Order: sequence, then C-alpha cells, then structure tokens
Amino acid sequence: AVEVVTLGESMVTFLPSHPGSLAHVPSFERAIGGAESNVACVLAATGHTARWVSRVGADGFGDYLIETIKTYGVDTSAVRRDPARPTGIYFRTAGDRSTDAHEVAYYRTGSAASAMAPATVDLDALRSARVLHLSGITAALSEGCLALLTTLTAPRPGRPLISFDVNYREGLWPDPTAAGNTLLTLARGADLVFVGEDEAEAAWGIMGGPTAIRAALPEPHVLVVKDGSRGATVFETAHDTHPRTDARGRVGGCPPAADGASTGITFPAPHSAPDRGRTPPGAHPHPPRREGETTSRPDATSRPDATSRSETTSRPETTSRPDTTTFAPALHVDVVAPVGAGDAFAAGFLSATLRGLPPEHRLRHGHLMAAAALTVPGDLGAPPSRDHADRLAALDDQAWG
Ligand code: KDG
Repeated sequence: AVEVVTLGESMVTFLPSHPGSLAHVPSFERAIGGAESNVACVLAATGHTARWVSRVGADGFGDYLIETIKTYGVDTSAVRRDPARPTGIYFRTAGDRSTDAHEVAYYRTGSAASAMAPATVDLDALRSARVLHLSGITAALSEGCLALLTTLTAPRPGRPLISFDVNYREGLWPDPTAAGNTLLTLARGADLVFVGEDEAEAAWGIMGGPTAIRAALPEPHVLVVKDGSRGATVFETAHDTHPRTDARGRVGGCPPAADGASTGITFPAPHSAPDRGRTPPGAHPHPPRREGETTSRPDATSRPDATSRSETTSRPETTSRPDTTTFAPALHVDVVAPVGAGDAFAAGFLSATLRGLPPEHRLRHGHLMAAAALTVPGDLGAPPSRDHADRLAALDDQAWG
C-alpha cells in the first residue's frame, strides 16, 4: 500500500505569456494543473509513495498529464483513459503590477474526469493507502463525482485516513448554498480538513476566524485553518482518543511505518465520541498524553506577540475533550502566482503528519512547500527535499517570525 492516494481531475493548464485579460493575451504556455495531483506530486517529490487516481481522455493532453505527473514519481497506474470524453483544460490570466486580478476559464464540462463515479474508478486503488486525500473540487464536477466522494468518506472498517481540502471554487458551483452544504457535509466526514478563512466565509458565511470555523466544524480530528500570507492554525483533538485501527491494530488498514517510527496518524473514527478516551491495547503508537497536554515548546505561549504558539482550548460543541491549538506564521515571499500554494501546503502538512512531527512543524512544512509554489508561475514549484525542508523547519522562531 502507498502512503497517500489522491483523487481528482487534472487539467492541462494554459499560463499566459503576458499579463492582461483573456481577450488580449496573445499566447499561452502549457503546464499541468489539478489540485489533487499537485498534492501527490509534492509528496512524491519529497520522498513519499503517492498515487493519483483519475480519468483522462484517450488524447494527447491525457498522455501529457500522465507523463508529466509520473516524472514527479507519482504512481499513475490507476488512472483510466476515456475514449469518449476529452481531457479537461483551463486558461489562466495574470494581473499586471498594479493588480493581481486574474481570470480562470475552465473547459471541463463533460470531461473524462467528470465521468468519475463509484463504478468508473478503481475503488481498491483508492482505499489501499494510509491516507486518502480528496477535495471539494471533485464534488462540483458531476453527480457521479459527488457520489464517489460520499462513498469514500462513509465510515467503513479499515478506511484510510481521509484528508479533505475544502477547495471552494466559486466558478464551479451554480448554487452557493448547495455548495456550502455539500462541502460542510464532506468536511464533517473527514479526519483531517484544510480550509482557508476566505473559503469559510465564502462557502459558509463564517467570519469569526479560526475559532468560529472550528466551532462549526468540530468533527474532524485535525482542522487546519489557513489565513493566506499571515499563517495557519491547526486544531487537534487530544490524542487519548480511539485510533482508527483495524482488528490487527493497523492504522488506516495499513501496516505502520517500516522503520517503526510513529505514524503520526492515529486519528479517531469520526462521530466516535463514545469511544473517546478508550485506547485498544497495543494499537496506539503514541505514549499516552494527559488531557490538555500540548506537543509544542512549553515556552511558546509566553511569546509576547504570540506569532507562534500552542495552547489548549475547550471545544464549544459535541465533546468534552479540549483541542490543542497551534499557530505558525507563513513565510514572506514575493508571490509570482498563488495557484497551487494550498495544494503544496497540504502536501507539506501531510508529509510531516505521516512522519509523526509535532503540530508546529507540520504547519512549517506546509508553509515551506507553499512558498515553493508561490514563487513560480505554474502550480508546482521545485519543492525543497525532505532534508532541506527539515533543516528549514527547524530554524528558530526569529527566522520564522
Ligand atoms: O489548486 C490549484 C488548482 O486550482 C488548479 O490546478 C486547477 O484543480 C484546479 C481547479 O479545479 O481549480
């Protein structure tokens, strides 16, 4: 089994040669796009085993996507070709120096990937992983795609850990209310959720920042709330909870990390409040942690500006267990194009999660990968190697200030 499987539509992306509107850009350069394959590419490039599952047309653009995604080291063996439907494409424009306004023009209605459904993808390839990463984009593509996400997020013995990036794309949803409800339902069925504050406001009308978002979304064991260039906050339920293990004590239905290291992903089954506090014998790779104990530096909360901190807070709903709450500031970089940064962030966070790193380091790995994506025109920068990222993540608070 691979460490991470991602599912989603990838498209050939056309990047503009010059700033300006779609009506005026003279030429475009071909690149790859697709939130979920981006996550797989960054994970594979940083030494993880990653598989991307999708459908593409039996056309040259489909060949190009598969070949390019493979060059990152991603397993594409479960990608199906559809002779009857084309590979999706999209065009982007860029603002000039005075404005970052940009347009996105999708040509993906009726694409091969929009025909994904429980019967048209390899469900075993999706389920044989420690982590299955999904996103809200897929929910908007078709009824079949939504049914697929519903199937995959349903509680099930041995289900991989479900990571869900809300990825609200306004242009894909004709009805914003339906979008909000669908995305909330899917997020509630996941174990680890990524959402931007701007998305939470647009999709759910929540304006009260990370705490208000957590109050509306108490179910996922881990909730990461991103605040653009400022930083990100991770809420995590206390670890003395029921880990998602099968009868043989395996996490996510898969064996633990080969080196015997902590998997870092002993998340509870969703909606398992009655189980909280019980740990099956031999199933928990973490030492028991006292309620309210945090994983970050004990001095972190004493920083006067609290730019990097870890604290415990009571969750307002559904559980008496407190959250560990950790904030880590983002890196300040000269942004070339923001597209793909959220995917890179998710990949960095997942990588550090798989390696059992503490919350602050998971966030830092997310920020590092996002910085690599922010500083290139396409979706994917050249991510730092794992060793390099570890060294950068270990820099002191001043460097991360
Ligand atoms: O996150 C980057 C993606 O938005 C981009 O590659 C295109 O997947 C895409 C989408 O559906 O918007």
